[in-house]
Amino acid sequence: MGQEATLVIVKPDGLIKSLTGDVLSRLSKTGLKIIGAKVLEVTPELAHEHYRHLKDKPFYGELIKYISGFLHGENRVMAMVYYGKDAISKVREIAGSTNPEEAEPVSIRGAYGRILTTGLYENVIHASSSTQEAEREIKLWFEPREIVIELYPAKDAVNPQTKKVWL
Ligand code: DAT
Ligand code: MG
Repeated sequence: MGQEATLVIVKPDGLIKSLTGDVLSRLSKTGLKIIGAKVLEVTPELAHEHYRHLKDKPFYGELIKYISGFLHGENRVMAMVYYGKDAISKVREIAGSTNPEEAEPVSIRGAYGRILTTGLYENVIHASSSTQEAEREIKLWFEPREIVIELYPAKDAVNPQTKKVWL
């Protein structure tokens, strides 16, 4: 695989537990470049759009409450775009399996994740799982000017304050 980008989100439990520094340290072992990073509040609209492919799952309602902060009284998340060779698989290996109980204990999810009594996996970080998913997610979470390289084609916006929008 060549150079690719992947979206990482430190979810509300990661911020509440002050895990952002540790997540960044662990991900730095990949040698990948951070090409975008910000803290933002997750609106319900963004949450639904991000997880739209899971809307028929039994845990969907809890998942939306989780990512948009209702489970933790905290709707801040930290979003990062990592870029480099095999970025998607390198980040997912350090993240660990989706189910924290099955995740390697040395992975982020294995070390800090848990299963809630509702059955939801509270697993600290999101990481894109394919190049198509990464592109959709990065375009959803970031504007072109927030990323330091020309990652995907963009054009000048009608609104001059926005400067550029994804094509
Ligand atoms: P991943 O985040 O590893 O890409 P996913 O995209 O399939 O996993 O699911 C998104 C999130 O939904 C996941 O991080 C935690 C939650 N989740 C997934 N499968 C679940 C399940 N079977 N039970 C409870 N929560 C689940
Ligand atoms: Mg996924």
